[in-house]
Amino acid sequence: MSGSARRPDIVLVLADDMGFSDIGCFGGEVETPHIDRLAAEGVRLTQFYNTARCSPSRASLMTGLHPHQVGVGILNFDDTPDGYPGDLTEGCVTVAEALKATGYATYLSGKWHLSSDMETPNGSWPTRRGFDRFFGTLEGAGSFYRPRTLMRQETNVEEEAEAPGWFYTDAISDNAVSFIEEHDAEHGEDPFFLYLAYTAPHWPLHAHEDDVARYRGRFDAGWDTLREERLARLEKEGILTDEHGGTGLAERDPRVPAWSQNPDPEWDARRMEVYAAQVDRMDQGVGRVLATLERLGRLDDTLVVFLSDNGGCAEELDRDFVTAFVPLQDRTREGEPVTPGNVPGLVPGSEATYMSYGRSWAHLSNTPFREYKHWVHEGGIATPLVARWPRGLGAEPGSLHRSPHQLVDVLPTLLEAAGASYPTQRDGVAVPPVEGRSMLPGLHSETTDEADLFWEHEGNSAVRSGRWKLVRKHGQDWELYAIERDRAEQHDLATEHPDVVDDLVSRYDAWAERCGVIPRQVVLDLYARRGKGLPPE
Ligand SMILES: [Ca+2]
Repeated sequence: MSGSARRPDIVLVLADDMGFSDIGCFGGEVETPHIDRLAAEGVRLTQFYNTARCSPSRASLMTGLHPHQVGVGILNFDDTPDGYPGDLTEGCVTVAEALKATGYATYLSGKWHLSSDMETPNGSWPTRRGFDRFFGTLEGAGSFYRPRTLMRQETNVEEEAEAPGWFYTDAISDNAVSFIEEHDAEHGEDPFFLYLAYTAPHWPLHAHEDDVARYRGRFDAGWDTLREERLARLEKEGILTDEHGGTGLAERDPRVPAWSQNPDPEWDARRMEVYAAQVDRMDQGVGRVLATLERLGRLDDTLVVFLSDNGGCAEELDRDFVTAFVPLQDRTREGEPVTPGNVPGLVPGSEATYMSYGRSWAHLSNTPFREYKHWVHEGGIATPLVARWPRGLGAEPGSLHRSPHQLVDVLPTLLEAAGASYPTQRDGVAVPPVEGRSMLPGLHSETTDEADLFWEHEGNSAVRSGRWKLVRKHGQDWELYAIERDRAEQHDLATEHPDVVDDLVSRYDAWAERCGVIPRQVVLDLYARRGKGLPPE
């Protein structure tokens, strides 16, 4: 790259199960000064979408392809031969592989969740998908005090978590800082790519007591009032306006009680305080990474992108759910028993608990939208996205970019920023053309052509095209929304515009066929034979 401008470092920060309006710069109560700084000095995307769930979102983020194309349509379960393999297939290129090929050093600190076999090193492990250095977990969720599948490179290092005071969010931040410092010391002239994949604020509700204490009382007003307040702040920030997304608040989910009718408001408030503390701790880690880059003189040459992998999660962790989906540690490091599940009255946050914040608070997290993680209504797939790159983006600091984009657009964006090209093959095997398009022209405030956006997860399906979004829950009728003015999806226009529905259904069907979407019923039949099921509604 002699003679050319210095290629940027790239830091891709991913939150886990965090809703659209939790962080400060998207209207939330959580104090996130470091992410807010990225927004104040960079640009926020108001209509960015993920893929509704952990593994599929990560598959798409890493490859620029839809999850069904790369083997990870549901989670990292081996559902072959009928279903998805749950492994990143050999026939796709990760952003780490593409950047490494052009001279980037590549680091992953945090969660991977793209390998079905987490015991024996194989071709879907991050070390074999382009990452020079890996610290983190292969699995999708677990204790923040004693996570399973904790790895350095290909070696299990779960014993590191036995150290007093060890906490996963901090360990992810610590290792990210170390990777950057070592990179700068050893080959500082080269650019690097850091994938900083936090597991916060995914359940379980684990957080430092002093962080929780700072939120004491902050949610006592309850979800009804706080949803109204969040919408007002989203409007004030200009993230939602009459013309851009509308200013409607989705009606309270009938499964969520009015706060005034909540039989246990005190315990519920405690749960949300811990969730807030989880996000807060992640933001503190982002701050340390930014401070490290600043101290080393690299920050303004770094493209930093922050986003979440899916919307707020409505899963209520009862004991059966926990034991079915999460083989958990039954003892703390001190030898105390761990109580699995949401036990009313039990104070969340410590290593001896294993809870979630549940549907009602997820409803707040996804304000003003409908639905949750797993579903492809706006609450499941809308994420804040913040990008900062003073020497490269050219956007007015603090500005908003309103073009709709989704995860397949991240890889081409990062490759364009790095001056890297998307390979046509991997190990001699042709790879599919990238599905997304670079967001950089838009972030430079140039006009961009709109593209249709598509989603499918467990039979929940959607397509967004122009002013319309067509969406359905599995087994239900298609709904049609004039999404530019109704992101809360309150006014179903399907019966008024059957021609639009027909057109969008045909676009969706063509996409699903082309990308290899496996019908929900095929997966259900397979799971029935194996004595398990998809998560309940
Ligand atoms: Ca997630």
